[in-house]
Amino acid sequence: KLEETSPNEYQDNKFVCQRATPLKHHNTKFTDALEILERHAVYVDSTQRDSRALAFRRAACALKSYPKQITRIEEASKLSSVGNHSKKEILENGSSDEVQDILSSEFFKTMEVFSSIYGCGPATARKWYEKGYRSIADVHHAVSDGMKLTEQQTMGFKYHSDLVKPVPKEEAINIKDIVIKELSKIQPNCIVELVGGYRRGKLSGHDVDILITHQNNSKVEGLLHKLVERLEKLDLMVGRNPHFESKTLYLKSVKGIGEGSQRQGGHMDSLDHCFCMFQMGKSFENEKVEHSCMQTTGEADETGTSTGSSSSEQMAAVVRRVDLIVAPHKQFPFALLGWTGSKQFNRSLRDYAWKVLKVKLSNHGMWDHKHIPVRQVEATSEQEIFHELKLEYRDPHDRNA
Ligand code: 8DG
Ligand code: MN
Ligand code: MN
Repeated sequence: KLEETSPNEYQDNKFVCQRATPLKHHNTKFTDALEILERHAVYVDSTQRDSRALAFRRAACALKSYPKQITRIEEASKLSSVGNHSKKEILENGSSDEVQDILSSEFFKTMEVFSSIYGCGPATARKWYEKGYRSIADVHHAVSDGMKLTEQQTMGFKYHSDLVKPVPKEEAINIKDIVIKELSKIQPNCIVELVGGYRRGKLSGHDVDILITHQNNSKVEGLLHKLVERLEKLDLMVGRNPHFESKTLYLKSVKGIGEGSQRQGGHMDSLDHCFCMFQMGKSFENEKVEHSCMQTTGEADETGTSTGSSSSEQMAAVVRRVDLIVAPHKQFPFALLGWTGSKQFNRSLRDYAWKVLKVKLSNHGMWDHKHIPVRQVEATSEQEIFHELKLEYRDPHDRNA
């Protein structure tokens, strides 16, 4: 449901976190165009993120939470975050020559392909482009000629065709259920939340983000290692090659997760987390997994072209990116807020907290720097965090900045 603020009441001279940004909004044709300009700006110069790209993103954000479709340029002119360049896009109805030119340029198209590879950021993509590579095949050739890839990129290439497929929400829930089931065998009574885009109401995502905690702090330490070990043993994870010691891409564990190490909110995120890849629907004996795979291949049945093969034969194994994060119970509301996103919403929240209240907010907690000495502010829920920050509470569905 779209917010019903009257455009007259609408103010964009506020922080993004001070207004609702729903998933569905009225200005998609403009925000789509602005997002292309933003991506292009990042591709051209990813060190300039703070200027051009951010200006387009701010403008897109303002339009996303604007309560009606912008029809006249004067309306956009009232929005202080919509700069001249973005205004031009609105004037040209979201299909300016500039956007069309970007979309059809070899540079942009190539950068989009390279950026779709897990582990390949804009700097790497540009490096490859500048070397003259124009396709995944070109990069493959370079690799056979000795070019080195990072571990993440190697996995990204290997499973590229799977990883570009969106993950439907039902499958994300199945993955969460598998995690709950396996966790219960290691450590009963864990609290598990599906976070990221799904929590904001998205029906599909590029990965599955799962946040875990336990009321008892002593049960949290080492939990992620045990879980990952178990999932690996069950052959649920894929690795670079069978000789690779750990199949997980990235497993970071922070020693001494007590509050002492997190004083004053210096680190953005040093929670235990594991960026991994799950192989779904292989031969895993879980009815729920089967069920989901049958659902995702369900088109065959609808069109009546089903070959009549058994459901297990129909199940093509698909590899999915999964982020597993474990937080101590005390930090859980902050981790929940942080890992729910969106990235832009979090950025705004932290910006607001620091600029307006001199409060440092991170995925671990918040610290009041107006108080000497700096004082940690506790909260037991997201609602309490918003309250402490003197903000109206925003439901996850309204955090789609
Ligand atoms: P999608 O996967 O549906 O495409 O979108 P998403 O779920 O919103 O994006 P995401 O990249 O999976 O990130 C989810 C949230 O997690 C995002 O708001 C930022 C937050 N986050 C942290 N720390 C880290 C981190 O170290 N890496 C990543 N990728 N995200 C992090 O708080
Ligand atoms: Mn995600
Ligand atoms: Mn993620």
